[in-house]
Amino acid sequence: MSKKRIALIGGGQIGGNLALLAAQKELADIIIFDIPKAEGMVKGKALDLMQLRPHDGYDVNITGTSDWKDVSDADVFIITAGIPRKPGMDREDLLDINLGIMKDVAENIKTQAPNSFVIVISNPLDAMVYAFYKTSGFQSKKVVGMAGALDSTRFRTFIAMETGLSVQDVTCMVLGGHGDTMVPITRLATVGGVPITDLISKEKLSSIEERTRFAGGEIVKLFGNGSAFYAPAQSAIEMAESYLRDKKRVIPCASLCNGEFGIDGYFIGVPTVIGANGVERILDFELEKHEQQALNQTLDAVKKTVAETGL
Ligand code: A3D
Repeated sequence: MSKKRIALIGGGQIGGNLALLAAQKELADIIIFDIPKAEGMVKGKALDLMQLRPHDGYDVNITGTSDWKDVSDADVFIITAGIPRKPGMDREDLLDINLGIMKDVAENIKTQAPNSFVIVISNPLDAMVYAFYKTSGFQSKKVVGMAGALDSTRFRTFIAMETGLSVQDVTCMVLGGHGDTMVPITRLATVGGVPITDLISKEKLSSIEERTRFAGGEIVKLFGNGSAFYAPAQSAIEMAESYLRDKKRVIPCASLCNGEFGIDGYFIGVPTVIGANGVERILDFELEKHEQQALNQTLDAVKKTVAETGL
């Protein structure tokens, strides 16, 4: 049986880490694609990663290219093509440049690998995944955006830091758009099954929620140039792994809603089952009134950015 193939569209900060993590999990052979100007950079990253393999013994092939033909019939695409934020920028400020790139990428993936599973990471996320879906004409179950997985892992991190308990035992979810209006569902967060509301004061919890909402910006400010890449890469790899190994993990992802949570026709962060068929289910459940109101507010923000795409 031949190995599966993952194509990483964009071989920058996140792209390079995606390649490393995918290789370490032996998920598939990996092709790192970038624009011709960056071809040397992705070929170099691929070669460097190939030379890391003897330490871990992972038997996957890693190559770099700027030729779309090299990604034909890849099983999974993870798209980071575009520019990241600089301090003082909102994700929405990236729309003009990244929309043109996303349309070009979508046309090419449609030609080269029409049956693939596609994970979008480029920002502004909820609009970019929508743009990919509209331009490619892919089935909605084959297109998903990575955001909630990262926002939730950030929320988990801050809870573990506050309680001093193992991050492994913290569960929680962040729903909604990947922007400052995202919705941490704090009442459902637990540490080892114990409600977080019994472990952390209300005031502290709201400051953790606030830090989660602006966690991306906190890193952008520290970097001074560019945005987070280690945790975003791992979050997308969890999604790709669930698809390739049919794990049916439940991960908050930007999925196309068809009435779930009262949302119709938009990609937004909702609990999503990812398996061999792609997006297999969205796990709808009843939100409390204030949570639903917050979700409606984040939907308004997503609708505004999507409208600006003109799609
Ligand atoms: P960066 O290191 O700049 O890499 C982007 C790469 O895309 C560069 O190597 C570019 O050459 C390449 N590129 C540009 N145009 C094309 C094209 N047409 N085809 C193929 N490749 C192209 O950025 P990064 O890796 O740090 O971030 C990538 C994107 O992810 C940005 O838009 C970020 O805002 C976004 N991001 C999203 C999240 C989410 O949680 C959704 C988190 C962090 C970053």
